[in-house]
Amino acid sequence: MSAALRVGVVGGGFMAAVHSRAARAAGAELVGIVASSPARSQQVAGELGIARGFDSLDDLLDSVDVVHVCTPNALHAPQALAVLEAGLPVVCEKPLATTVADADRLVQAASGLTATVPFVYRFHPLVRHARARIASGEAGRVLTIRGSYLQDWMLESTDDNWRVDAAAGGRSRAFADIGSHLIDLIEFVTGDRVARVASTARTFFGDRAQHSDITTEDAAAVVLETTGGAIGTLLVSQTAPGRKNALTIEIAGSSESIGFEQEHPETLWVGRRAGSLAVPRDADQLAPDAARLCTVPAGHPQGYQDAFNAFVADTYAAVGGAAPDGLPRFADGLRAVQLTDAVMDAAEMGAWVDVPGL
Ligand code: SOE
Repeated sequence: MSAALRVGVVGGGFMAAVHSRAARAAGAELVGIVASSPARSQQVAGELGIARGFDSLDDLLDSVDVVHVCTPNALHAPQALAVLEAGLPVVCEKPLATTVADADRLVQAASGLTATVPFVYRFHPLVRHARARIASGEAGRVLTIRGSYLQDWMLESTDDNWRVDAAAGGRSRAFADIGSHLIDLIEFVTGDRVARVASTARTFFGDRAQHSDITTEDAAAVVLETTGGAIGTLLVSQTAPGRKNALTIEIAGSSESIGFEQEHPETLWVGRRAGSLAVPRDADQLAPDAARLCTVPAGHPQGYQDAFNAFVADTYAAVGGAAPDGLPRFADGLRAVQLTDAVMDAAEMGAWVDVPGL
């Protein structure tokens, strides 16, 4: 029985709690955490049941086997680079970096190490089943793609945080934060690649409680074409009243459509000309890569933290030398940053922009 992985966490916010729960579920030992100050590190260590609050990332690196970076976007690149340069595997929150250059530097530095990004919606079992149906040819040729990710947590002027500030969060806010999930999921499920985009973006609220003259977008609308010949539309917004984490995708193939809603992950819609069906998350009815992610029987709903737990478990399996299917690695994080950059360039230029890196 190999010793439990010793895990360190950087960051003391909501995602640090999610990551630490997933690490514990994967059998790891939560050895330490570094937050915004030594006092905050101690406080969050106590709140999350982590052994020790460290004063610095350098001190933490000497005591752990893997590090989870859960800090504001602009810190991802320097912190993940420090972990990789210490020869340690790393899990880095998305967006991987605020620029393509930084994301590319991280991909290079990660060579030979396990380095993953939590595009965790890939780990809903019915997402894997959708991907398997398309890969098998059952859905036919992918013709059209419709996707949206709508939230409302940035609707009020008092909804203000580091993401609003381009210096801390990067040039893009909504698309980098949640559009990255959407477009990663679309490419993952279809196996296709976005070739070029046209887009428009809006900052509806130029002033908030702590920030004014805001340039980061509240919402973005995208038209896309894929290398496989499909076309599609995306809408991403964090100011849509009543929507919490309403990520939905609908892929229309020449034989059948497939619809998935992240807020209702226990059922997959399969649309056909001659009668549609709702596929339940029942391991006995699912493709093997979907069934392996079913941790409880059908009828006991799995959700977001289950998907997160599966992502971390597969990451740790990869640290141990395994090669789990569909693990989002730094190359996928770079891809999402490239796509985000293309969407923002297209919005600024008012023209189609080719997506690099195909
Ligand atoms: C906030 O928009 C957020 O926490 C994102 O940062 C996560 O990636 C997403 O899964 C849920 O919403």
